[in-house]
Amino acid sequence: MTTPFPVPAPPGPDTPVVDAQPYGFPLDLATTALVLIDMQRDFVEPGGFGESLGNDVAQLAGVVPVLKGVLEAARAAGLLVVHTREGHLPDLSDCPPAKLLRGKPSARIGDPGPNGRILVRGEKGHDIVDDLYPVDGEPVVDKPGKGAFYATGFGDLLRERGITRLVVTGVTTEVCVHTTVREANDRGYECLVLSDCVGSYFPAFQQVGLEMVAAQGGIFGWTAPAAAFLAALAAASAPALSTT
Ligand code: C5J
Repeated sequence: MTTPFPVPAPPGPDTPVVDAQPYGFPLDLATTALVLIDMQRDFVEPGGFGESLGNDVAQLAGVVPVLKGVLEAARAAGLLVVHTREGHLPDLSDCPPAKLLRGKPSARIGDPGPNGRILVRGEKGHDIVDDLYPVDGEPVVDKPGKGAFYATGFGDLLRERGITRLVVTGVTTEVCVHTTVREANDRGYECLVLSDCVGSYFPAFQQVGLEMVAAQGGIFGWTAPAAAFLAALAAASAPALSTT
């Protein structure tokens, strides 16, 4: 029987397991991707979209150094790394009026800001922060919405590479991270969210957003701190011990 869903291979006896909630997450390097959601100046630095909505962007600062360590370890282990960026075409034709006109921000999408037009592709503010900048060969998925699957090639990219499990990081926890994890879950992917590599402007949302992922036996997926992921990654990357 064929299935439209990715089929995660059952973990072998030697597959390292991330110590996660609600239970261990098997880490198979060949079928797992590290996903960095929207680590853009527009969300993480002053003068961008996040701040225009009235948020304190300093709340996200702690994510960058921890995620940098995870990114470097993932690259060294040969894991597929995928970056996403939320943003719109310069003519805003891909921005729903409801998104453009909602609320009373200090500046709207497309307005000029210190890093160029807010949340517009090609502008400095739309790009990824220096510490986490993609290297050659790492796909960057530009998305107009909150989820990485909507109106993008993300699903095709994962399918073509045989990816069935996602280690999800980035900002913000309850918005683009959650939307992507929910989209992925419905499409059959298994998602591990790294709790100290995702960030919210709202401490309460950070806590409950993570709890919501792993509650009910892992209704959307798994959560674990970066250290637990790094320990399993080190085990997965270690050369097999010779028995001869
Ligand atoms: C938001 C995002 N918060 N990347 N976008 O509007 O989470």
